Amino acid sequence: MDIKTQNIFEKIKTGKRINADEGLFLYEHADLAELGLMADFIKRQKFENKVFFNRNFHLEPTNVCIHGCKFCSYSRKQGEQGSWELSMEELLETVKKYADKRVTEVHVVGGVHPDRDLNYYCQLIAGIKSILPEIHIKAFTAVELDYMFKKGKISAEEGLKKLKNCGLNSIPGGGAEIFDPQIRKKVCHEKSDSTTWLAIHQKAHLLGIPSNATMLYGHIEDYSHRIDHLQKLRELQDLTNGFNAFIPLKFKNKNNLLSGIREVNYTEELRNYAVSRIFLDNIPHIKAYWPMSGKDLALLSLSFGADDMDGTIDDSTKIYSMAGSEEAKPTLTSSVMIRIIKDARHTPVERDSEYNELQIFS
Ligand code: V47
Ligand code: SF4
Repeated sequence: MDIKTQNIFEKIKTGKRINADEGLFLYEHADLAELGLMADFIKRQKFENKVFFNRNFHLEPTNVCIHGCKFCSYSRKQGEQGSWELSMEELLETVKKYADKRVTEVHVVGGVHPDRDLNYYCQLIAGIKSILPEIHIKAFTAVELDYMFKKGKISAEEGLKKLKNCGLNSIPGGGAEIFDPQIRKKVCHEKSDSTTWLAIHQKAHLLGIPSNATMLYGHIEDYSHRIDHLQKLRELQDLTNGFNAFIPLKFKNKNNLLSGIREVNYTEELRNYAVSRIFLDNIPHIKAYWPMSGKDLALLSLSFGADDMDGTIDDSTKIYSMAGSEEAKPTLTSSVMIRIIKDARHTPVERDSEYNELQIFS
C-alpha cells in the first residue's frame, strides 16, 4: 500500500471521514484489491457478514415520458411504437396477483406522463393499499414528483403530505443521475435539476418519508463529478439522516442516444462500489442492483462494500432489459437468492423496506 492509501486506511480504521481529494485519489490511483479491503472492512464493521434482500416487485404504469434523457432506452412518446399506458384497472389487476405471494414491497416507477397527476397517483397508491394493506409502497422518483407537484400547483411539502396520507411509505432513488449542472445539461437537460431533486428528498425526510439515492455513472462524467455527487448526498444525509441506501447505476448503452459510449468494465464497477462505501460514511446501505449489473457482478460487489441485493423482482421491470442488461427477465426466487448469497460466503438476511431483519439464513 502506498503512503497516501495507508493514511486513508488509517482514517477509515479510526472512523474518520475522508475528504473530496482523498475520494478522488481513490478513484484515480488506488489499487483495486486495496480498495476492496477498505470497503469490506467498513461493510463488515457495520453488518458483519450479512447481506440483505427483500421480496419485492415493480409496477411500471407507463413508459410515456415528456422528457428525453439521452441515456434512457425505456421512454417513448404517447402513441409511439413500444409505448405503454396501463389503466388503473390493469395496474390494480397486476397488484392482485401478488395477494397470495409473500411480497413486502412494491416499487412504483415510470415515465413522466403528461396527463397523469397527483390525484391519479394518490388513487393508485390507495388502491394498492386496499388490495395489499401490509405492503410497503416505495414510489415515484423526485423527477416524477416534481412534475406532479408543478402540474397540481402544489408545494412539495403539501404534495408529499397528500401522498403519504394516501399510503406512500418511501421514495426510490431514481432521477438523481449526476448532479453536476454541466453534465446534467448534456445528458438530461429537460428534467428537474439537482437542486430540485435534493430539495424534494430533504422535504420527504423532514416529513418522515425515507428515501434512496442513485448515481448514474460511466457515461460522459469524470471522477470529479462523481465525487461532487457523493458529497452532495453526504451533506444532505448529515442534515436529515433520511437516506436508507445508495445505488450506483452503471450506464448501459443499448437503444439510447448515448449508444456510442463504451460501457465501463467490471473493475470500474467494483471501484465505484468501493469508493461509494468509503466516501458515504453516513448512508447505511450500498445496494447492488442485480437487474442492472447482472447477478455475478452484484455478488462480486458484496466484497467491495455492497451489503444489499435489492429484491426478488419477479420479472416486473423493463428499464434495464431495454438498455441491454444481461438480465433479460429479472426474477429470483427467494431460495435462489439465499443460495447465491451463501455460495458467495455471506449470510443472507431477509429484510423489510426499513431494513428490519425478518429472517437470518445462517
Ligand atoms: O433514474 C435509465 C437509470 C433510474 C439507464 O431506490 C439507467 O431502490 C443505466 O432509480 N443505464 C431508475 N441506468 C431506476 C432506479 C432504481 C433502481 C433500483 C432500485 C432503486 C431504489 C432505484 O435508472 C433512472 C436512471 O438513472 N437509468 N436509463 C441506462 N441506460
Ligand atoms: Fe423519462 Fe426517466 Fe427516461 Fe428521463 S430517465 S426520459 S425522466 S423515463
